Amino acid sequence: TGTVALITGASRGIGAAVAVEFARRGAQCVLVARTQGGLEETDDAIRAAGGKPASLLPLDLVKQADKIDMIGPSVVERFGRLDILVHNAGALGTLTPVAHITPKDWADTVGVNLTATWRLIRTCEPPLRAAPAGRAVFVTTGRVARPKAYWGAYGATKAGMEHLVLTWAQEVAGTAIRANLFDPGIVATQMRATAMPGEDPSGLQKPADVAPEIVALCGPDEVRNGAVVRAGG
Ligand code: NJP
Repeated sequence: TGTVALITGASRGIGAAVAVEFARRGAQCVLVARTQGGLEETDDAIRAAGGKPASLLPLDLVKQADKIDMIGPSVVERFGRLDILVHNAGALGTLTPVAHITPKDWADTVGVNLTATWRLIRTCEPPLRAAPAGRAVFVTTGRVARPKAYWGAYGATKAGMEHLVLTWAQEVAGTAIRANLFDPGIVATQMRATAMPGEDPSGLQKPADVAPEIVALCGPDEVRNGAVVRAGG
C-alpha cells in the first residue's frame, strides 16, 4: 500500500486543501474534524481530483480524548501503516482581553491547539517510527512571535504547541521521523473571517496556495526536523 496521511481540521479551509493535495499525489487520507458534512465535502473533492476515497473520522479533539488515543492503532489496523500526521485543526477562541477569556474558550483553545497536539503525538509516534519516512507537521501562527492584545489564548496555546513539537523533534532526532511546524501566514478561511469580520478576502492567500507547501514538508526527502517553516519561505 502507498502513503497513509492523517489530517486534522480537514472539514474545510487549509486542512481540506491539504487533504486534496495529498490525495492528488496518491496518498490514502484519513480525515479528522467534528463536522461529518464537511468531511464528506472534502472526500468529494478528493474523488473529483482522482484520489483514493478518504477514511472519515468525525471527532471532537477537545471532548473525545478516548477516540484520539485510538487513532494510531486504528489507522494501522485499517491501512497497515501511518506515514504522515498533519495537525492542522486550530481553535481561535473569542478575541478578548486575557482577563475576560471565558473558561469554555480557554478549554477549547488549550484543547485543540495544545492538548490535542500532545495526544496526537502520543498515539501517532509508534506507527510514525515504524514508517520508512514518518513525517509530522503542526500548523502554527506568526502570532507566537508577536503577542497582540485580545489574541492571548490563541497565541499562548500555539506557543505551547511550538514548544512541545520542538521538544518532541529533539527526542525523535535519531529516527526517520521529521517533525516540523508550518506558519501559513494570512489565508482566506472561516477562521480568518471570524477574526477579521468585514475584511475583503479577495487579495489574501487561498488554502490551495499554501497546501502544497505543507505537503512538500512531508516529503520523504525532507531533511529538516524541528524547523518552523513560514509560507513562501
Ligand atoms: O481555519 P478553519 P483555517 N475538533 O476555521 C477544525 C492556522 N492558521 O483553515 O470541527 C476537531 O477554516 C474545524 O473542523 P470542525 C489555524 O490556527 C490560520 O484557517 O468541523 N476539529 C476545521 O476543519 C489552524 O491551526 C491562519 O469545525 C476541530 C479546522 O479545525 C490552521 O491554520 C493564520 C475542532 C479549522 O478550519 C487551519 O485553520 C495563521 C475540534 N474541537 C494560522 N475545532 C489564517 N487562516 O489566516 C476546530 O497564522 N476544528
